[in-house]
Amino acid sequence: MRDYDLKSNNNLLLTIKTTIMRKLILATVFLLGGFSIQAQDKLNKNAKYEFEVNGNCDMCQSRIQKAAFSVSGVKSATWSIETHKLNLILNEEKANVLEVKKAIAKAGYDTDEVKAASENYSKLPGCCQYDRK
Ligand SMILES: [Cu+2]
Repeated sequence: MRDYDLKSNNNLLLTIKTTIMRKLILATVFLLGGFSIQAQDKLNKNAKYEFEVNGNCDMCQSRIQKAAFSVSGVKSATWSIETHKLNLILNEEKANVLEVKKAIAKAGYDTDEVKAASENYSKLPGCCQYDRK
């Protein structure tokens, strides 16, 4: 009789342990799932980028910056005539940096990642036709 009681007690303990483990695993899965959804939602509204855009003069500067601003979500675009670097502040909820580079390339300017089509490059005035790399 005593032996029987001990056995059923052990079984009960095992059942409780298994139930607790299942609940813990479920809670962990929910928690991890929640975190990953939050991570996806958190896009940077003021993402900063700096990349090279080839060009020559202040006319190039205004074309490059205008092309960058044509993409909605671009908050700031400053191209340096000296360093050929474009500094960008971008709301990544509206656009990504590749879209900006494509818009600049369409205006005739090579970026580090997207190069301008020859027909767009040749549309630039002679003085703005920079040396292509
Ligand atoms: Cu120019």
